[in-house]
Amino acid sequence: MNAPIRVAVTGAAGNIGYSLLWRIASGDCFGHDQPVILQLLEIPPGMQRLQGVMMELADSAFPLVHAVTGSSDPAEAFAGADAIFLVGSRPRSKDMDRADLVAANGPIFVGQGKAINDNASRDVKVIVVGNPCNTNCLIAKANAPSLSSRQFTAMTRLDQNRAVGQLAQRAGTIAANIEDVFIWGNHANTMYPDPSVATVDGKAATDVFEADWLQGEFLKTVSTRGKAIIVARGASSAASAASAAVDHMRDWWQGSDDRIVSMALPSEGWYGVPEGLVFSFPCRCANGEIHVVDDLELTDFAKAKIQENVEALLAERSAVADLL
Ligand code: NAX
Repeated sequence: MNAPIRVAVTGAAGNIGYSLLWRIASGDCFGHDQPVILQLLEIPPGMQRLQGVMMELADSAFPLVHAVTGSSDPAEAFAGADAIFLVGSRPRSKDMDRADLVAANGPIFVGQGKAINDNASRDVKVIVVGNPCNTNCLIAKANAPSLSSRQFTAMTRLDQNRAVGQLAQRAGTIAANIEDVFIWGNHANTMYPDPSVATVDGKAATDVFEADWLQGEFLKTVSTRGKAIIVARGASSAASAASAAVDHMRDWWQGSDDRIVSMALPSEGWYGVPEGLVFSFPCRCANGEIHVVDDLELTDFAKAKIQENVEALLAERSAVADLL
């Protein structure tokens, strides 16, 4: 057995937290030989619900869980953390547009970025799930100047997994037979699920499916899936979001086995995306590091979609300029 690692989760008493904590505790994320100390953060009104979650974690008697702490102080929750899931934020209500959401949630990530900077492990890996996740990640990194931008990511894996699900369903195969479809850009409806190097049962997806479907119904279904889930379930995606967060962190921590995976991270100029913008790219992970696949040939359609996402994220960045 390895020594325990410290894993912090914010918004731990929320819907995603309720699935995520059990997957982490069972070993699905960091490995079945990796003990964990869970350090959970909530805001004061969520502390009673968090007590209930902690009671249920104790009742689950996970062999890998060495301790669980609950706090409303980010400095305490992030102390020594090796991995951090920033899930907690205010969900979008009916009357809020994207700009309102950016304004409401941005300040949370200023304080949490600073607390990570001052208290987490120097090798910490951070995933931002709380929306708008790309720009929240940008804010958190900007407020953590002593850490590398390679330590901050935002989640577009749910969008990738949704794309895999749609391709598998259309081809009449299982998800495991779909490889290397990935997401460009923002976790928003401008995102681009790119099938150009994807395979289905080993065959090129672009040969298996018609271009009209890939650029039409497929793109629309994937990019509006969050809303469709809310309509069907009466609540936003939670178990699938938690599962995607586990997939993201597991691949970063343990490697992606040469598969292409989607991660949003601060751009270093890849594919002409302005430096620092937190943008989803095709990535491979090995030895705890993320490597952007930087040599794909882009179709004109992909170039236009990337540009659309750059513009949307630049607008979000300007809206939070005072927080950076
Ligand atoms: P919930 O409202 O169920 O839970 C959020 C929890 O965060 C609450 O318990 C709340 O008390 C807590 N919280 C709020 N502010 C906090 C702060 N400053 N520090 C610590 N905790 C805080 O939302 P849930 O369904 O769990 O979703 C969480 C976030 O994930 C939302 O922002 C949501 O929009 C986002 N999502 C992101 C997805 C992605 O693909 N990137 C997909 C799923 C989800 O929509």
